[in-house]
Amino acid sequence: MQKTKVVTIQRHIVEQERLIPKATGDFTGLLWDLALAAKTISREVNKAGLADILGLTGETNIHGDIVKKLDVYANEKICKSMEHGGHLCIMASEENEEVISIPDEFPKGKYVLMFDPLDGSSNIDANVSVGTIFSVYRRKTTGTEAAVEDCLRRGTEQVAAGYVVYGSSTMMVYTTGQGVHGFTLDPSIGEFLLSHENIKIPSKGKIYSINEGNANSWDEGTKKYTAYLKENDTSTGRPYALRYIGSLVADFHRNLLYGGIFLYPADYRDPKKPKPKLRLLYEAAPLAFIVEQAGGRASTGKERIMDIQATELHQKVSLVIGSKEDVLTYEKFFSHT
Ligand code: AHM
Ligand code: MG
Repeated sequence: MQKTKVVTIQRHIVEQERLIPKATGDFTGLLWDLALAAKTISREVNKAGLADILGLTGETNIHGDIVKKLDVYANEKICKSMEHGGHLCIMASEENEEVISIPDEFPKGKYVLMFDPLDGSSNIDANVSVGTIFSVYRRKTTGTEAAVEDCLRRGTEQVAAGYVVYGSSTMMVYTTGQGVHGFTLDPSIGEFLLSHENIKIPSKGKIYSINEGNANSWDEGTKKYTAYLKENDTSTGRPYALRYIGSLVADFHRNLLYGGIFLYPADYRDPKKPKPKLRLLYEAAPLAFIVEQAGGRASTGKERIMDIQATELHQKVSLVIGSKEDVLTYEKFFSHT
């Protein structure tokens, strides 16, 4: 019987770091701390059906404890797990209006962490997959304290990005710019084990993911593109199948493995003021880095997501992401209207 090599996430991170000549181990520590936070969040998410963790923030459970909603729990867990390691100088979370400083008692490092602690958390009561998304940059300011400018970046400046999907199993997928690697949590030993090495997204898929309920608010290009996907033409693999979980990480993860396109276009009901929904720094940019590393593409329809310079912490963008050929086809429809 063929013997398989078991690679833990820790070993993988260390081996990746050895490929970089002057690496200090700092970055390895950062990713390792994140993996640990993810394991703890996974444990709590798996208990979500147990009544005492559900309910609104501030409610009292049967033990008289104040319970936290899972997104609040995940946010605090990541902050607490990451603030003392000495790797970070500042953080920003989708859940916090302002940047999160590293408390004075802890050493400061050279990295910036941005994250969405529990994306899709409105799905959690129905046992639908949710996820954590993260993005890492190097500090760019030089003053004593890191500042919001360290968070307002362009996606191309990312040094790492990844996500954790809490699904039928828990998986962590990350890139440091050397391909995309996926690890599955083995709950019996509490370790993430390499299960998907060097993930490549198929260049064209058969799946599209979009909230069709919003169709009346789309731009003409998106309307025409989705109509095109529904036409019968076996030579081009149409019609496509619609799959929409409503949980970005889960929709993205499926499309990454099977091929396909995810779209969250802006609301064009007021054409002068299009209103996108997803966040550039916590959602779009990290997934764009991952998809590009896997051979795919991410854009707003007219601009590469990775090229957008953030000007606000909670900036929103249209997101069209997935298999390269599918995104390119969408861009043609979008630009012709
Ligand atoms: P959240 O960050 O508040 O959880 O919102 C983001 C989520 C994504 O996970 C998902 O793709 C999208 O919102 C679903 O939105 P909608 O319900 O409008 O289709
Ligand atoms: Mg989110």
